[in-house]
Order: sequence, then C-alpha cells, then structure tokens
Amino acid sequence: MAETKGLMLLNFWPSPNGMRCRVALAEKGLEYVYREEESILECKSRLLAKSDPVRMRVPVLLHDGKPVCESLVIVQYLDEVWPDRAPLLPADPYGRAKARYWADFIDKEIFGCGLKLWKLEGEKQEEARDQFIRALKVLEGELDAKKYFGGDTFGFVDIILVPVVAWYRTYELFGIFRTEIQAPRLMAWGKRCMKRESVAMSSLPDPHKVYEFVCFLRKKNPGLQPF
Ligand SMILES: N[C@@H](CCC(=O)N[C@@H](CS)C(=O)NCC(=O)O)C(=O)O
Repeated sequence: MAETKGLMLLNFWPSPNGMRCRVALAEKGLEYVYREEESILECKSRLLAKSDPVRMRVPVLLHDGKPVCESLVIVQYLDEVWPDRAPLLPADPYGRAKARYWADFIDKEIFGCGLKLWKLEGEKQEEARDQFIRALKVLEGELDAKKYFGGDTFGFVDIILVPVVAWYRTYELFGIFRTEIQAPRLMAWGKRCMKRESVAMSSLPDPHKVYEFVCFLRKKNPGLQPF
C-alpha cells in the first residue's frame, strides 16, 4: 500500500458513516486528505480494496498509511489519538459505556432501520416505519431538555447521530411520516447541531440530493434488500 503520511479519509458522499468521521475530524481540527470513491456500489478503488479487504466499505481512515475501518471505531480512534483536542467521549468509564450504548442503538435502530424504510415495501416497510418512530421517541427521551446528548457539550453520541439530518427527508418520504411531528425536540437538536462550525464545514449533503440518489438506486436495483 502506498505510504500516506498524515490522515486520509476514503468516503462516498451520501454515507452517514463517512459524515460522522468528517464531523469528528472537524471537531478535532485535524487536516486530512479527502478521497471520494467514484462508484462504490459497482467497483471499489484499489486503495479501498487494500485498506478494507474484508468488507471493502467506506469510510476508511488511513493514518500514516495504516487503515482504520468502521465509523464508530474511527471516531473513537481519533478521540484516543488526539484526546486533548475537543474530547468527544466522557472522561469516566461509566459515561463512556453509556455513550457507546447509545451509539450502538443509533447505528441499529436509526440507520439500520432507515435502510429498511427505503429498501422494503408494503407491510415490512410499515413495520420498519413503526420501529423507526419508536427509536426517534426513545432518543427524544434520552435527549430530554439537554442541549446535546452529553449535556452542554457536543460529543460522541451527537456525532454518531447528526448525519440523520441529511437523511430525514428520505426516511420521511419513504416511511410517510413527519419527524417534526413525531420528534420535535430531535429536530431542534438537529438545527442546533447544523449551526456548529464542525458540522457546517463537514459537507453534510443536501437532503434533496440524498433523496434523489436513493431514488436512482432503487430504480437501478429493483428488489433491493436491506442487508
Ligand atoms: N458499519 C459500517 C458501515 C459501512 C457501510 O455500510 N458503508 C457503505 C456506505 S454507507 C458501503 O461502503 N457500501 C458499499 C458496499 O457494501 O459494498 C460503518 O459504520 O462504517
């Protein structure tokens, strides 16, 4: 593998997993080379295939040429290597355990279930919609009256969830519901996050563009399965 000094992120623009890494890098104020996979669903770049030979999925972070895969692992890696720059996880082990629990919940119940919303149809899609709305409400309860999930400071759980802002439109149009009505506090949280420089400068894609991309994918691959 070509030795890459410093940091490089391999990504594909609609990926919520890649967005998390971009926000974390921005929070930490780290410079990195951004490399977009041209058409990840059809063919992978040689660098991606070498960096993640097992799954060949984005995002991958290359640190001095060494690959780190999986968005949750990447964000935690950045926090461990640069602990003094905008710490993302709480300092105490119990706080960290809780944050990791919520990150896992978000991964499965929001983004995992979100895939089902636009890949399935009929009854199965309706079940996914109910599951998704339940998860939004659980997160509303966890956020409660706090500014961010960790309290006053934007942190790990916020970073893991914030890409949902770019995906709400797609989830809503396929699932036929309004997040504003089902989870108004989460909507307000999303707007608050969007005002942060780290989120604004991380190129979260336009929700309309994400929706168009998903429609294009569905047309191209009828009978898509969620996993
Ligand atoms: N759990 C992984 C999921 C990564 C993932 O699903 N990446 C998608 C893009 S969002 C991908 O590379 N898909 C191409 C493929 O599976 O061939 C993470 O959090 O990084």
